[in-house]
Amino acid sequence: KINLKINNIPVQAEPGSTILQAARAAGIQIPTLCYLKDVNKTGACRVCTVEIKGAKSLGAACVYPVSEGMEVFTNSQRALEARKHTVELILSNHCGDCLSCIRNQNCELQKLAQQLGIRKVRYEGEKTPPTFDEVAPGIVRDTSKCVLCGRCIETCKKVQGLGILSFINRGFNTKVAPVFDKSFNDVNCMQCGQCVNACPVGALFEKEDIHRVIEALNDPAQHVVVQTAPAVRAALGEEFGLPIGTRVTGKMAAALRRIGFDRVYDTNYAADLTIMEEGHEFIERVQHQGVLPMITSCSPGWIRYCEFEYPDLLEHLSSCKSPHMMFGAILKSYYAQTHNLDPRKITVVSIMPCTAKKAEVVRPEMRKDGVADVDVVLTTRELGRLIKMYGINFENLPDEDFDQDMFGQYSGAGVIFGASGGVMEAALRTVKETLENKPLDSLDFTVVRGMEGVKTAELEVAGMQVKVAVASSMSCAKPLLDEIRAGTSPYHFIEIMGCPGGCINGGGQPIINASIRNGFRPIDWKKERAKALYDEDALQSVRKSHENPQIIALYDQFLKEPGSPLAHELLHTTYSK
Ligand code: HC0
Ligand code: SF4
Repeated sequence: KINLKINNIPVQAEPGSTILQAARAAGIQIPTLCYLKDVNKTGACRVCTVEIKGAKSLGAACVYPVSEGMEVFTNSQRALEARKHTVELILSNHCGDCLSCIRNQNCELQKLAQQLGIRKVRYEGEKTPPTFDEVAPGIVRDTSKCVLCGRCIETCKKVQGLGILSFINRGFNTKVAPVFDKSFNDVNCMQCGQCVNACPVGALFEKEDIHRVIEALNDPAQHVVVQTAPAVRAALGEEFGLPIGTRVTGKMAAALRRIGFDRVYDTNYAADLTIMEEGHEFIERVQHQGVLPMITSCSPGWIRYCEFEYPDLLEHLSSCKSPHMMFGAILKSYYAQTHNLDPRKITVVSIMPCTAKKAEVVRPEMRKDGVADVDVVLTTRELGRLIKMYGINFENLPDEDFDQDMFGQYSGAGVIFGASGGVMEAALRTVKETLENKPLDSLDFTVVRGMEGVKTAELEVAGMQVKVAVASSMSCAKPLLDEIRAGTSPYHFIEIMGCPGGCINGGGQPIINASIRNGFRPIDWKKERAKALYDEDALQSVRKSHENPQIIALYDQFLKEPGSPLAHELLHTTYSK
């Protein structure tokens, strides 16, 4: 152990740790801006500046290593002045329209300025000419707000292995941008939004579509149906100050009803439908020498990645549309017919933890006769704003059910889709039981649960040794894909999700600020949110997709059987190189 003093308090630290780590372990807060645990550690912003006895200049605590006998002062006059000066310089080149900023009250820069008591910026002057890119369907970049922390750059690189963003230009003209300051739309960006979740300010955010929902709700000619993705219930409460991992399924349904949607359904229902189709497809591929491994296709960020980076592997993708798209297609066909509604007069709104879903709904394959399967996607964050806009007292809402008439029921298998490994587990429950033709001994395939980036398992299914793999984030999926490309993949079935941990950590979920990500006792927010879903699974009376009575009814009355021509027409899709 290394012995040092921080603010005159004796502290012990592991060799090789930084002043910041030593301070945090001792419960001493040093403010940071560019530092993001496990992602970005450059010392570039100098907000974590501290004074070190005997050293000529101040040190950046996030990169400065501890040494024996060191004496550190985090709040000396010199350190405080320097920190304040640094933040003022950032503010001098920052578009300060905080009141109308999407990150107002959730902005790390705003918080720093408050903490440091900055009342006016002493250095007003020229500002770097900004780029405003709102061309892509999922995410928006506004460099007038950018603080050049680099957290987005490193996130895209480390999490997705992509490097869409980098610093371009020099000196005062430095910007964070895709190559040549291009739009996100013109580069191989997945639209996953992981960079958005890493941004401390309002420089990266989701393309907002709230106004489109309000318009539809106020159009008497439109019948507006809403569906909520599995992962939303595990995080929406955070927008209202509830602890991470609070499950708000019932309050969410109640809020949507009060907002005035004509029907309030759960994407979980369609997740069950997806399992029917995808399970059937897998069995077909196994029994008829189809292309294996089959890879899940419900994460649209992953689909974009596959199309951009591994177009030679597209035939491995399941042809199933993602659950909420399947749901849209059923609403605009079967539901429209049974309710005597013109599909053009139905607006389907999906509440998703995901920015890439905004890009998915505008894909040309996701329409029939010019009618989109799903009309609008709102992220979890946008739903939080909509609820606030409508003055709904979320915390005090009663728990209500989804509309039970046709599609309100879902199995526990549908709920766990939102966590990495959930789709695989849901599929295994149905595939194993179908092939073995007897009830499963256990429904919990715990080997595919958990927040590891890659999970693998070998399971016996009807006398076959089935090898499965689960990966979340592209940096974790890449080795599995390279194996397939090389012809050495041992797997039969692979689940891939675009974001680390799955949808519960999607790019549209409530932002987990650096103060939590870097905290003294960092909360694993992914684990907490996933637990909310597994708890809901355990509470369901039906836990297998093929036992959902409303799914059975849909096949009886409309689709006939999994993989039927009608199912193919409505529920399956194609991909393009
Ligand atoms: Fe997901 Fe989905 S589970 S992608 O992770 O499959 O976004 O939550 O809605 O569609 O159901 C996201 C989450 C979904 C879809 C479902 C799938
Ligand atoms: Fe990278 Fe995802 Fe951000 Fe695109 S959306 S720049 S792929 S992190």
